[in-house]
Amino acid sequence: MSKKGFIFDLDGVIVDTAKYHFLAWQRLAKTIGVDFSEVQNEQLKGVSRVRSLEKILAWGDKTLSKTEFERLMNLKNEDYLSHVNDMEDSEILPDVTKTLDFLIEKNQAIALGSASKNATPILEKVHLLDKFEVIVDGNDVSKAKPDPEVFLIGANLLKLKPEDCIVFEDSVAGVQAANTANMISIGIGEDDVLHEADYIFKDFTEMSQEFLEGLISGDKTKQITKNLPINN
Ligand code: B16
Ligand code: MG
Repeated sequence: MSKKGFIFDLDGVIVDTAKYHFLAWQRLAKTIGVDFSEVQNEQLKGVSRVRSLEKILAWGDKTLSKTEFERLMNLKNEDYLSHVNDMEDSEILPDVTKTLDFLIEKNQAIALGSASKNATPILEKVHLLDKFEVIVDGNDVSKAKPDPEVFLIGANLLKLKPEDCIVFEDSVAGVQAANTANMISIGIGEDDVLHEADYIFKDFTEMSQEFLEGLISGDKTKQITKNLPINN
């Protein structure tokens, strides 16, 4: 059986840390007189910490000095990490562990491809770190999704060609990044949001072992043509 690289996003695919990002950003935003909704929070998913604060400031029509910007980002992260610190294994999203174990049993290569700078402590907290051969996160990239850098670094570290990699993503920017990298993109979430993905599932409970076997054998291929890189 051939060896493929399976690259997992973290927030929204492995665990739902979005709710903790929301709580921490909302609390911080209030201190500077900005309020934002859960709907607006959707736009912060998969987006870097710096970009998230830039967006929040734009929503509130605020500007900050560089020092104040840094200080607020650190405050938000401390608050966010206090939530992460209370995380438990039960917060791993349904059938994620089963999927990882199935792929490991089939001798497939597993990587993490996340925008978060907190990916390693989160995976440690929920006892999944040792399932990943390679971790690529916000500390390793210079360009955020939808740039494909995070996934291309992952493929390179796994010593696999991009076309032999499959990405699981819950964000539009992440699906676009996978498509631009010429990897098979699997959207985890809603069809109408993730329509650019090659395949879409609500969550891992909907994904059969036959489907995963099809990805490993190469029977399931990239559906492309509809997925043109957004920056070209
Ligand atoms: P941090 P992912 C992303 O994780 C989150 O979706 C996004 O909301 C967050 O701003 C970003 O990580 C950076 O996180 O502040 O921990 O560095 O979906 O790419 O796994
Ligand atoms: Mg995500």
